[in-house]
Amino acid sequence: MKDSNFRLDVFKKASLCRNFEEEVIKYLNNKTIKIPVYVSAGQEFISSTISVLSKKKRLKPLLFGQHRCHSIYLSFGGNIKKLIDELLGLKSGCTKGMGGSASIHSKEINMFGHDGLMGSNGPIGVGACFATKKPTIVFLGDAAAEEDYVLGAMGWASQKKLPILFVIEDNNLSILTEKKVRRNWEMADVAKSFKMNAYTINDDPLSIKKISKNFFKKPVLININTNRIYWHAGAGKDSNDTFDRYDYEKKKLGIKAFKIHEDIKKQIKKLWLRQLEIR
Ligand SMILES: Cc1ncc(C[n+]2csc(CCOP(=O)(O)OP(=O)(O)O)c2C)c(N)n1
Repeated sequence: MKDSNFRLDVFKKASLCRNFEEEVIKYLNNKTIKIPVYVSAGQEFISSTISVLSKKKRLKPLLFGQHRCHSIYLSFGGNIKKLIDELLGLKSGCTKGMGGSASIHSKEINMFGHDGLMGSNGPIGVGACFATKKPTIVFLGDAAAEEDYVLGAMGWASQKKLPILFVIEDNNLSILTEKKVRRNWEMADVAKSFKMNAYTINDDPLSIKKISKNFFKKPVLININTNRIYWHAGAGKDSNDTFDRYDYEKKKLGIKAFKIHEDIKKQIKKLWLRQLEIR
């Protein structure tokens, strides 16, 4: 696939995620959504890119995300109406209204809801991969990845040469505590010490594509530097100067991306209004 087509395919998915999250922000602010919400805006190019790459390889991986997981669900084809219903606490939600934002679960797309213990999806994902030998992706935040049980599980995945991809969504923050306060080491170095292929890159789709050859052939870890646009939980912003990959790609891709953005925005707004009407 030509790089320009690849970029546009990724942008379409990212646009779905971003426009979805912008509606979430609106409905949080007007208190239509009443539960704690973890918005993934700013980080959506990670799951969007990996989903496009998985599809190219005709793979439907097992997905183990954590609390900031709307974009994972949407990128990998989760039903949008069911996610809206989940955030509204309805039985028709993808997790029957019982998971909320932080525990998105969907049998249809092989996504397993998180339990709230940071990093638990590491060993659980490794166990699922070991048992089934199915391609598996474990998405971890830079803080969750620090948990000891994550590191033990990684060592096991490496020893057993599992078809697993560890994706560290590194937004530099554990709620509000920066990485430099918490540690003096990097995840990719730890993974290399477990004899895994490991990389530190940013969330440019082409940077991810470039290192994707061994995905699901052997255990791989990618630490992807990214940015959280909104607060840890809720609808506020820590800063208005945060680098926004979505705006950057939209400008770079030009008129085609602008049109995609506008079309998807309209569709998502309509879907939200419809779900709110019929609830
Ligand atoms: C074992 C454990 N420790 C602490 C917490 C409290 N906690 C919830 S989210 C969070 C920060 C998670 O940061 P990160 O994994 O980097 O993900 P991000 O929120 O940045 O996406 C913390 C410390 C928890 N839920 N579980």
